[in-house]
Amino acid sequence: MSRDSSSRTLVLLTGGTGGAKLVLGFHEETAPEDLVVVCNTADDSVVHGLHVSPDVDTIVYTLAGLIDPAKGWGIHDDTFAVLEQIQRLGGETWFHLGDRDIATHLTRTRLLTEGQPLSRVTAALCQALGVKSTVLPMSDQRVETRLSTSAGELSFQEYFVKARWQPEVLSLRYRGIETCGPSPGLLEAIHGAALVVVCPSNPATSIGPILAVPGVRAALRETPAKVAAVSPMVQGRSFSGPAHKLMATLGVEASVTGLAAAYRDFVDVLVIDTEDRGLQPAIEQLGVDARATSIRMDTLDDKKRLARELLQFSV
Ligand code: FO1
Repeated sequence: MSRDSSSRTLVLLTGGTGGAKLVLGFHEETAPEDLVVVCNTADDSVVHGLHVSPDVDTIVYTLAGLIDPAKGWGIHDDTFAVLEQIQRLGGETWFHLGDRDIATHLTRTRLLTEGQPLSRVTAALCQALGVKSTVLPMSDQRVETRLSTSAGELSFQEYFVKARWQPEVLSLRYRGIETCGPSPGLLEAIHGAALVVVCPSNPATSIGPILAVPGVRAALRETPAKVAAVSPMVQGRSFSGPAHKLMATLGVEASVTGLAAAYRDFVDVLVIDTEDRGLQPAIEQLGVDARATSIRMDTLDDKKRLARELLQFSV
């Protein structure tokens, strides 16, 4: 399929907190209607019987102006009365669900139980919260990251939140990936985009599952749009979380060069931090353009500036 020359659609592939910063930058710098944000759902968990989609919610709350800016997930100024009562009743409370956040999970679970697919449920949540961009879960089918660790087999949230990413990870897999399909409209959005951006999210547990959805990687290779990726790490260390540890598990060197090697079949340009400028020639030897700039996104101005720099790659 060839790209509509008038397309202004920007397709952003993202996980949760790290990627959400750049998504917000784009949201501020473009028409929100032009954004299609494709979210990882392999972190999804059933908690107290409720379907929680952490990365989808982080993006929706960010775009709705509801996100807790200190934590980067959940709703700002939320209360925890339900969780406190669950604790009194003897339930597990290591996964912190706020009261207003629980309303999202109750609504999602009800709509899923009524038979609606996750993509339609997400669209309904977006509409209710005034989000004008399209937020697409990567798949309507259940996919789950499972980690084989020194503490046994864990789900992503058990590893990341409950075990505070301390166990050694021996291997990981995305359960259900082979039989899932991309959400309706996902491949078409990639093919028709003016620009595709892989956000600075964990390559192993956030971007990896999206790329592994059947058809997505091929669509990224074939799209006439430029595909840019922003590094989630500087000098071999991720900004937050265990990305560098998990890349090694996948046999990928924890560096921007390792990232370029892992993405080289579909990425045209890798945006790295100025501190990694010395690795630019090694990246370009892999056939990937490298651009060095400041990729730290501490302020809204940082997020908007990086989005503007990336917009220069759109055609
Ligand atoms: N992250 C934590 O570190 N601790 C939590 O208790 C926690 C709860 C939580 C509840 C809802 C939600 O949407 C996200 C939540 N997160 C929590 C964040 C989440 O574990 C991660 O940010 C993503 O899964 C990583 O992409």
